[in-house]
Amino acid sequence: MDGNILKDIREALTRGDRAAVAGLTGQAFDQGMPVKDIMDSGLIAGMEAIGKRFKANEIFIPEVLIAAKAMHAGIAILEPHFTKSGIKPLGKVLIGTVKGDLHDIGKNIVSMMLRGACFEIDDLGIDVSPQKFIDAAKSKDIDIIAMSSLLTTSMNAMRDTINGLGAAGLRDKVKIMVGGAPVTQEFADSIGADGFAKDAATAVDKAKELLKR
Ligand code: B1M
Repeated sequence: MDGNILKDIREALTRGDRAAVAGLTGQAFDQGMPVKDIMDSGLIAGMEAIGKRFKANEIFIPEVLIAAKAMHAGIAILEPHFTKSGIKPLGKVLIGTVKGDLHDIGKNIVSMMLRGACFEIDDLGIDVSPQKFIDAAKSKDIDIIAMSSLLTTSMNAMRDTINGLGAAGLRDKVKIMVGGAPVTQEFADSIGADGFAKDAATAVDKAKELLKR
């Protein structure tokens, strides 16, 4: 197995080369490389490098967006292999990035990992208002609501959603999990969430744990 291919994926991603990212991701998979390794050491590591360069003002929003699209091209190759057909879902998860927040890369990874772990996913997308979460939770048989936030300014929308679910009489019917770069266990506790996960892999463990509670 060729570990250099992960380096090639990272480099193609940082160049924003969608075709190369998709091609190399497919190649790595065909070589038998575990999907988790391709994700962690290829796509996610590449995006982390982009994040660091963005933070250091070495690159700007357009480059970040192009890299994000390249990352999605890689994820699209892996996603079908996460889903094991014919297996009963562990539970149903309603997921979204909260109101005021357009970041969806982490949320999509969490969503994909949960799907791969046999959860049924209903993805409401980005900029999801508390009301939209509440309406969806009312109309569907949901086990877990999973909220993502990448901005300190959007984190409070998580609190608003939890309060809204309480007012709608739904709070005891669902478990609530929160995450995203600025979110901490302390914050999750302070807004009355049932669980927090710092990354996508932990989110899968947390979701499984919440179903048992
Ligand atoms: Co923006 N951005 N961004 N951005 N962006 C950050 C988040 C920022 C930290 C950059 C910085 O200043 N250093 C900063 C936030 C500061 C803060 O509030 N603390 C920031 C800002 C300020 C902004 C704008 C305001 C910039 C502007 O316009 N002036 C603007 C806001 C727009 C809006 O949302 N209203 C903005 C815009 C954008 C882009 C559109 C250009 C783009 C988003 C593209 C997209 O998502 N489709 C973007 C990006 C890409 C970033 C950075 C560079 C990378 C984020 C990312 O995708 N990381 C980011 C800087 C950085 O992180 N270094 C930055 C990779 C991803 C895999 O990680 O999302 O953390 P992450 O997800 C992880 C975990 O957090 C966790 O699992 C994931 C996988 O392990 N996780 C969960 C996430 N959700 C979870 C949910 C769970 C559990 C775990 O349970 C439910």
